[in-house]
Amino acid sequence: MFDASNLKVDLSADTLVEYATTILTFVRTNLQEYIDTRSIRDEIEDLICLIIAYRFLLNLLVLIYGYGPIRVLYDFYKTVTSQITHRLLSLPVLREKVQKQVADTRAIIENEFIKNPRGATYRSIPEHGLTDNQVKRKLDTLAKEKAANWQGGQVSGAVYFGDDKVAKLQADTYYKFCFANQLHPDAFPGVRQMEAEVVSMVLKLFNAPATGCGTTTSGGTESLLLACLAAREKAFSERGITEPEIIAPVSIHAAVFKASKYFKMKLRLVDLNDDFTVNVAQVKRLINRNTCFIMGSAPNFPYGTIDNIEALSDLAVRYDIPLHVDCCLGSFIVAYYSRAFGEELPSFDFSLPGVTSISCDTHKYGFTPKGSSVILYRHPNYRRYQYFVSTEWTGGLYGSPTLAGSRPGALTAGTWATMIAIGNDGYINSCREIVLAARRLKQAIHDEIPALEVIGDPLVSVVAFKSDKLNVHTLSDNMTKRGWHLSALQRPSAVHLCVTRLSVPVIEDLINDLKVEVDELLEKHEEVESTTAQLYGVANSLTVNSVADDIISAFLDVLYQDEKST
Ligand SMILES: *Cc1c(COP(=O)(O)O)cnc(C)c1O
Ligand SMILES: CC(=O)N[C@H]1CO[C@H](CO)[C@@H](O)[C@@H]1O
Repeated sequence: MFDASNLKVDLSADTLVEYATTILTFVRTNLQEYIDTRSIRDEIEDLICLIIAYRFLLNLLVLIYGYGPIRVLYDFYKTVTSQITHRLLSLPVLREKVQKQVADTRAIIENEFIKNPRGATYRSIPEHGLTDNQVKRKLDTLAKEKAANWQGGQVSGAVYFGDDKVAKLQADTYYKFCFANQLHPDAFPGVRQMEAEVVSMVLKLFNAPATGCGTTTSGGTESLLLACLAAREKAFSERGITEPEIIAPVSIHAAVFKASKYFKMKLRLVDLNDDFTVNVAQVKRLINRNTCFIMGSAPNFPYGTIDNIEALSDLAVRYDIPLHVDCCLGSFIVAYYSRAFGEELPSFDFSLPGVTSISCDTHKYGFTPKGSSVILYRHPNYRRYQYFVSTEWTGGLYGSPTLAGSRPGALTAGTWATMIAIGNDGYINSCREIVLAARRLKQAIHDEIPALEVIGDPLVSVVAFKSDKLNVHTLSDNMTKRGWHLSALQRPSAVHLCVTRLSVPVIEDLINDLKVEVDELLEKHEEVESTTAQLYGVANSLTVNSVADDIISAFLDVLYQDEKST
């Protein structure tokens, strides 16, 4: 009979030494034999294979642990399928077809974007300079060219304030500082002062500790790029991490995908919970020794939902990993929310100990001129890793705090001037108006348009909705015919409105137009997909999604075209 007591292992010192010697001898003899029979070259090859296999396995384990085996298999299947179709589509027979399709789409894009107003186009510098009045007339012509009614508040996001008084102030400020360059603080001490004060004002809004610091940047994208770069450099310098990884929800802004590509950081995307905020348990599972940054949004761009930053902060503290909160969109809305409504949002700022950096776009709800954002850090120890310094350059000792070299001082002055002109009372008021309008939209969709479903529970200025009764992208295109420019989202197919000061007075009009268009679409039973709906269909199809890349690139090409190609 089987006797478990026989399995007892003798752990006395002598036997342990005996075991160890046996194992060592085994390894030694085999290794010796291996060394004797293989050439140095073979051995090096084997070693490299071993390292590659080890790293592949490690990566696979992280993936399986983080996402589960089924999801990993599915992603693998997706990658393989799209690789194969990509290859297939580049076969001569098919390539022609694809190129034709892309060219057709490109022609549509050209028609929409290239306007060439008569008498106001230059393909090269005119031989003789024009008078100011001539230039102004041409500028007037170009300013009249517009496809979207942003002044009427019909565009999602884009222009957040549009107040004429503020525009005047910004233009005057630009004139005063139009030659200023922050690269030369000695020549423009006033601009240096203003930049420092802009950073300091925004730090206060996000409850930074006394050690808080930051820099201004050219926009949310640059703020996020710098935050990722700093995290990468810090991880390399302090922990020797050479394969840095970012963990962020799928709802994180595209600028983080850009950072991942530019700076060669692996982006581990995290799924969302049913409420469309980050799945914190999955974040935890994805943390490994290469993790150098955790990111969350307050709120995110697609749905306007706020991630559970408190839980992310706990993880960040526990594993000692820097945590970034993207408040690019939240901007001054989340910062002023408690003062506007007398109640708190779920915590998202430096009051949580794990939060090490925050990006805030002043050019969104700070209403400052476009090209202005701020990146904030808990401590200078984080900020110094975004700096570029060179003592080698023949051009002299060089140091630059952000991505750009020369920077427009006029923008910093415009930012500073706008912020002190609007003041706390102005920002509190606009926060209240905007959030109330967004709440009204949310309520109306929920109560009065049963065919649409609000996504998650957006607390601030963005409201996204989807539908299982109609194609929302077609709905959105039909709304465009009424002047509305909503933003298309995917996975799931949805549409959002980012409420600005300009959309506040027209929110009821939007609701009414939505009702009418929804009814019309529901009445028409035949499924006609609009251009946007088709494009997203292509982008999400497993077999032809590489065509979508070509179409987006064609779109970018068209932006730099001075005339139509046909
Ligand atoms: C707008 C936005 C950004 C940055 O965008 P920019 O266009 O570069 O200013 C980043 N994150 C979120 C959530 C945003 O909405
Ligand atoms: C009411 C309306 O304009 N409906 C249109 C929505 O878009 C589809 C596809 O372009 C058209 O077929 C509908 O007529």
